[in-house]
Amino acid sequence: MGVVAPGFPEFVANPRRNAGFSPGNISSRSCRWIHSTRFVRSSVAPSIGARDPEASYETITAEVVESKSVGLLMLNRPQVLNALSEVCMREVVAALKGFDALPEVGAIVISGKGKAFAAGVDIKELKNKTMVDSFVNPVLDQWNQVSRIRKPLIAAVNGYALGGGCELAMMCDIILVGEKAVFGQPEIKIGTIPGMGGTQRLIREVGKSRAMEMILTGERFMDAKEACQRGLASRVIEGTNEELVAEAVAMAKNISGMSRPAVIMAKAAVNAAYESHLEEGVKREQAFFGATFGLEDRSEGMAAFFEKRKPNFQNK
Ligand code: CO8
Repeated sequence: MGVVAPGFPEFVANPRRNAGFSPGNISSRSCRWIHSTRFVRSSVAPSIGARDPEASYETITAEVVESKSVGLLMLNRPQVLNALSEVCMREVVAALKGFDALPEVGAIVISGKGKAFAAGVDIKELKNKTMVDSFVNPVLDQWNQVSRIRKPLIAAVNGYALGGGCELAMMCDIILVGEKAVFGQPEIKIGTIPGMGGTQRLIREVGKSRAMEMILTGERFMDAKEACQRGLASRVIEGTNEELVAEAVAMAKNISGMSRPAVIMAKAAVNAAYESHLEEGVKREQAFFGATFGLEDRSEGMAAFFEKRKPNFQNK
């Protein structure tokens, strides 16, 4: 069972209790949630458990929209440009895991309220951390769990995506940007370096020279247009924040209409290019491709093509 910090609600992972776990159960709030008061006596930070995605939160809002097919998560600390505090990290990870566990949800959108996506990890909290903390109690490592969400994550970025905010966006699978989007890794200016995958992901997105320039100067931020030109983001959505989020939700709804297992396999296969060498990645892709031939959805999709009708995917 995943163990969480004192007072933090956790979905009871006991298989017998969860025998009736289903989306219906979650949305009717009849599933079992507890307030755990246990500690792990270990140096490893406890993993964050899934949480009813529509529970109330302190630092984010989370809801299922578009007939429950899309999870929508908004970072909600606009007064500090959505700085990513520890509470925020726990809430983001728990809500994403909750969306991941809901069978009706096919894709997830992450965005920020106000004029930023996120201006980084909360420096007020970071300034009290010690080197010992980063080894003995690496709480912030839990951000990595975002990259383990199996369903597609779409970041809708307008305004600042700096430091951990840029890294959170890069953990997503697709980035859509508003005209005011600004990406940067300014950690060097406060005497540290990116710690949520920024040094690894940015170089893959924008090449070594531009990544080094951003990371070593902490300046030379990237605007929406350049982010798209370099492939960090897919496209610019003109208009308001609401229009940007609406476009991201529409894309998520579209993806949600595809065969769920095929989508999850496609995401895993594409991500293999990130995580492994080409040969290994191609092998993984071939394995997933072969696996789609075991899907009823694959037969249905191909039959529908020849019958000139919309496929009726059953997610099997
Ligand atoms: N943390 C805490 N508070 C912040 C942060 C932040 N990252 N960013 C902004 N704020 C607060 C400001 O303190 C200010 O609060 P107040 O009104 O109480 O003074 C409020 O947000 C508004 O900010 P500004 O007045 O500064 O707004 P401006 O429009 O003038 O400037 C900037 C906007 C340029 C974005 C500026 O706020 C800024 O430079 N912010 C810090 C950016 C930064 O350095 N980010 C990197 C943080 S470190 C990080 O992310 C490390 C990631 C690795 C983690 C490793 C985990 C394992």
